[in-house]
Amino acid sequence: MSKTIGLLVMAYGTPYKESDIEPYYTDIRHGKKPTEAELEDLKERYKAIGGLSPLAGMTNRQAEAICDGLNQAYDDKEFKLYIGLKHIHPFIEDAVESMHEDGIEEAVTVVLAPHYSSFSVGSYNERAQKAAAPYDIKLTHVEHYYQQPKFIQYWTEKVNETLNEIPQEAHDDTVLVVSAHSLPKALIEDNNDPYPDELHATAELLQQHSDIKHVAEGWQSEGNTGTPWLGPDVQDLTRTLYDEHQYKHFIYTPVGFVCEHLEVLYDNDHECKAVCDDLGVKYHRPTMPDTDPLFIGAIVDEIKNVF
Ligand code: FEC
Repeated sequence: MSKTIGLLVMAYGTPYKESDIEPYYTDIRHGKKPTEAELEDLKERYKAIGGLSPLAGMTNRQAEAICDGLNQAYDDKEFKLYIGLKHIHPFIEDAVESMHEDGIEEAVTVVLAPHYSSFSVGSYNERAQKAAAPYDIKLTHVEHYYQQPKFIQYWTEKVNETLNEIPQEAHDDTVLVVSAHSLPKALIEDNNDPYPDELHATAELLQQHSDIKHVAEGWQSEGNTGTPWLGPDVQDLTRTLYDEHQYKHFIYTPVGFVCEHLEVLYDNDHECKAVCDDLGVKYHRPTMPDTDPLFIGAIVDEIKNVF
């Protein structure tokens, strides 16, 4: 009989209903309640993308697709899926508890974020380790997959498809903006964090593999902590690129995210588009990886590398 291995898929999490927004936001702020104005601002952003985020359903579908992919890839192992979220139930700790109840002794973990940062992937892994230690569950972590050939192939195809929608004569006036979630600068510098280098590597690979001529790297969705965050912010970058090069088409690939959610639907499709509209240039944003076989295949391949 094949051995049952836990597959712990970890992701950010999103409110399931409006009344979840406050506790969710409080959790993001490490237990510090948001002010009325901050809460209203977040509620308004959710309203602007249709009420709530599509993230919850997509996280589940992505996790199931990864589990199916693994069960097809391994003959001698049976993977059983557990989903653990960072800021809402089922929390990472709940998922580990369920693994223990099911008698799981060994598991592989993956975070639905392609680039490693100690703040993001590192902290998910740390929480999983801490929860698993008392039960002696052995965990093997996927740390990143930004360099996986199928991941790059997914985004290369999307960039080329988008370029094909732009008249050939405008390709010289088209720029690709490759971005990930910003993080506080101090956090990156103190930990000698590979996060900025990993985003840079993704951008370079896209420049090498796709037909795009001009590529710029930016950061998005910066928080309001009063301290410096990684920049340039994608909105400022859009204005600078326009001022310096008069590009007419801007293609945004938020490669630090893996599906549509608040940060893509609002920060890219609403905020970056508003800047493009203001400048009189065209906004383009290819579809996100979701459950595309190339994206799921990239994660399965990375799991095969480490496990
Ligand atoms: O669709 C949704 O409902 C949720 C979308 C969502 C994703 C996401 C991913 C990342 N975040 C990262 C870092 C930070 C830092 C802070 C922070 C704050 C927020 C807030 C919301 C939010 N994040 Fe998020 N993030 C998403 C949503 N994030 C809502 C709170 C209000 C706001 O600032 O907009 C600042 C925390 C603090 O104040 O101390 C830092 C990183 C990722 C990508 C990696 C990952 O998915 O884990 C990094 C999706």
